[in-house]
Amino acid sequence: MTTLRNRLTGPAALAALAGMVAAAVVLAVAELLGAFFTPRAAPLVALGSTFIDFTPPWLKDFAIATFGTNDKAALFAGMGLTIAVLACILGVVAYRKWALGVLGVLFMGAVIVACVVTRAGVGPADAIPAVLGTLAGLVVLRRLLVRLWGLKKWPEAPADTASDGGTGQGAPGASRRGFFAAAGITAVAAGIAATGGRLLGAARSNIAQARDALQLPAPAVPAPAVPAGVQSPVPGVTPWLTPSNEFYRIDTALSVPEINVDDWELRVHGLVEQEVTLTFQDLLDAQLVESHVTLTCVSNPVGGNLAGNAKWLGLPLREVLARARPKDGADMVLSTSIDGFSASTPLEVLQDDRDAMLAIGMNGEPLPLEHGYPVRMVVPGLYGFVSATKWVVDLEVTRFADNKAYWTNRGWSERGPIKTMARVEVPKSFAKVPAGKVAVGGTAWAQTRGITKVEIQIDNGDWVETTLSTEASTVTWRQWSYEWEAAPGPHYIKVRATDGTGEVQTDQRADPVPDGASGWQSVMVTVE
Ligand SMILES: Nc1nc2c(c(=O)[nH]1)N[C@H]1C(S)=C(S)[C@@H](COP(=O)(O)O)O[C@H]1N2
Ligand SMILES: [Mo]
Repeated sequence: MTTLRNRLTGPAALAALAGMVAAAVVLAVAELLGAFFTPRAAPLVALGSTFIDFTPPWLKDFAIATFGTNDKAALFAGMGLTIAVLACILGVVAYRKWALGVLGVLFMGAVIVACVVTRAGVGPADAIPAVLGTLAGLVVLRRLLVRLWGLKKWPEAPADTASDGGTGQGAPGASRRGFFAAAGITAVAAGIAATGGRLLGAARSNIAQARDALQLPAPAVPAPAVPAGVQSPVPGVTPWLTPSNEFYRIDTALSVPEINVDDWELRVHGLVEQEVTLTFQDLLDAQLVESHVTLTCVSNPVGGNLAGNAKWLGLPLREVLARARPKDGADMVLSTSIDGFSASTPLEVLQDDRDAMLAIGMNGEPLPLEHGYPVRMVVPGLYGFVSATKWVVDLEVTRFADNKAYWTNRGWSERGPIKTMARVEVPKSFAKVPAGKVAVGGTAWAQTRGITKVEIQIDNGDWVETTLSTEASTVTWRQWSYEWEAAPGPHYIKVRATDGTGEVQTDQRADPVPDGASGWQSVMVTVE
C-alpha cells in the first residue's frame, strides 16, 4: 500500500503530472488568445488537420468505417491521449535534466507552429497564440519542477511515519501539498481559460448570424415539382428528401471554415481565355437554378448511409466556364476550398447539361456552415471527393496530366463516377420480425443513369422485382418496396439494382478505396 502510494506520489509521477499541467497551459493559453485569430489555426485543430492530411487512404477508410461521422471526435480523443503521454514523458525528462526538457517543449512548440502556419489561408500572425502558449507552458513547468526539486532535498521519511494526513511524508508534506495545490490551481485556471477562449471565439464569430440573416433570391429556374409517390410506402425507409440537419457530413475540416460573404471571391483561372472573378453578390444577381441532387460519398460502404438527397440552389458551372472560355487541351477543373481541400472534376461534366452548380442554397436556405457556406460545388453523378468542394474559393481549369487533387494524392482514384447501389433499409439487419406479410423497402441510386429496376432475393430463391417508387429524376435516388410472405426462421435478403443503361449492379465486392464500394448488400433477419 505504502509502496503504491509512494509510486503514485513519487518524483517521476509528480514530474509527469507537472508535464500534463504544463501541456494544459500551452493549449489553454493558445485557445484563449486564439479567439482573436483564425479559428482553424488553433493548435489542436491545426495539429489534427495536419494529421488528417497525412492520413493514408486505408486509415481514412478505417476511421470512417469504424467511427462513421464521429471520426473527428475519435481523432480528438486519440490526439488528447497522445499529447497527455508526451507531456508526461517531457515532465519526467525535464525533472531529470531541465535543459533537455526545455528542448523537448520547444520542439513540440515548433511542431505546433509548423502545423499552424502551413494550413491553407492561415497567416504567420496566426502562430502567435501557439508561441505564447508554449512560453507560458514552459514557465509553468519550470515553477512546478522547482517545487519538486526543492522536495527532493528533504530526507526521505521512513514509511511508518506516514501519519500526516495522506501526503506520505512528514516534514516535506507541506511542499508536496504545495505542489499539488499549485498544480491543481494551474489546471483549474487552464480549464477556465480554455472554456473562456471557446466562448469568446464563439461570441466573436458572427458567421452563423450572418447566415441566418441572408436572404436567398428566388430561382430563375425553380426545381421541377417533386412528383407524388417518390417516398417508399414502407414505414422506416429514409426520407426521400434529406433534411439538412440529417444530411451526412464528410470533410477534412476539423474546424468549420468561417467565410464572410463580403470577403468571398471565386477565381476562375488556368487554361482559360478570360480569367473570371465572382463575388457573392454576382451569384445573388445571377439567374440561379434549383435542382434536386443526391450526393454520395466514395467512402460509403455497401449498405451504408453516406448519401443524401437535397434541393440545391446555385449558378450552373457551365455558365461560369462559358465566361472563362477554357482553352483546347484542358480536361479538368481543380476546385479548391479555403482550407486547402481540392477536387479534380472532368471539364466536360461541368459543361454538359446536367446541373453541376456553384450552390449557395440547400433545401430552401443558405448552405449550413458544415455543408459549405457560403458556396460549394454540387455535381450530379460524381462522388463528393472529386466534385463537391465545400467553401470553394478557386477553380483552376487544367489537365488531369498536370494536376492532382487532395484525395488523388493520397491513393484514391482520379475520377469518381458514382456506382449503382441498392440498399435494404427495412427490416434492419438482424431485426426480428413476425411471420406473415413483412414490408421490405429501401433506396437505390445511379446518378445520371437513373434506376429502372430493383430486385431482391430471399435466401437462395429467385430474384424478384420490387415495386419502384416514382422517379423524380435520374440524378436523385429512387426508393422501392416489396411485400414479403415470410416464413419463420432465419433469412437473408439480398438486393440489387439495374440502372438506366440496363446494367445490373455488380456483385463483385470492392472496398471503398480507391473508387467506391461495390457488391450486393445482404441483410439477415429472423422471422418469428
Ligand atoms: N472543403 C471540402 N469540401 C469537401 C470535402 C472536404 O473534405 N473539404 N469532402 C468532400 C467529400 S469526400 C464529400 S463526400 C462531400 C460531402 O459533402 P457533405 O458533407 O455536404 O455531405 O464533400 C466534399 N467536399
Ligand atoms: Mo466523400
